[in-house]
Amino acid sequence: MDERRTVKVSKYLSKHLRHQPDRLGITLDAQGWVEVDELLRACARNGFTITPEELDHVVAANDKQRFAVEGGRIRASQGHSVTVNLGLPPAVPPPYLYHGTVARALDSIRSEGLRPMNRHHVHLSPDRATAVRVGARRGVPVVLSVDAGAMHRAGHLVHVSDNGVWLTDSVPPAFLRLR
Ligand code: HQG
Repeated sequence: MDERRTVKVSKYLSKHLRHQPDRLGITLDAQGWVEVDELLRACARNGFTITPEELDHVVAANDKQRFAVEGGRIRASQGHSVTVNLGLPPAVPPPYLYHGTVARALDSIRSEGLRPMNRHHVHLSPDRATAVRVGARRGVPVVLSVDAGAMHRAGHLVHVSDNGVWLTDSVPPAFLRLR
């Protein structure tokens, strides 16, 4: 399976497992799962046929391990805009986490902190290099350090997704450092 097809299938799955299951005529359960067979039937019905082998490949080879498969079901590991409860327990974060963004967002971020915008959570990266890649999706990347240790001590809940993305409801400006 070539890289272009892998990316195309991955984007198609992300779109429907995170944002628009309705468009595919599937229903995610409360934790975001759907039967793999049901998903593949729905994709075919919508004119985007994915073979079981292609699905396995995308799940296994995906650069960010965006999807989890368990007991014949699949879900996106993070990034949802539809309401799902990923059931992730609160975790103890490392002292610092990082957020990649762009300069045009900074004024607003300085005054109101990081907000989830269209997603469920604010997404934080465990290292600077990952945050640079996240920010670069929108322009010249700017990386903010988040004092995650202090957030944790102050009682903010922080979770880590199956694919190592750190998630929290919001990050008040006091915990942000522009560096
Ligand atoms: C910004 C990708 C103004 C925030 C990535 C970001 C990640 C604010 C944008 C994952 C703001 C939201 C998530 C505020 C935050 N004022 N702008 N108060 N608070 N923002 O895409 O973190 O490939 O929803 O800086 O790799 O960029 O999809 O979040 O620029 O892990 O798996 O609002 O998406 O993963 O953008 O990216 P997003 P994100 P996938």
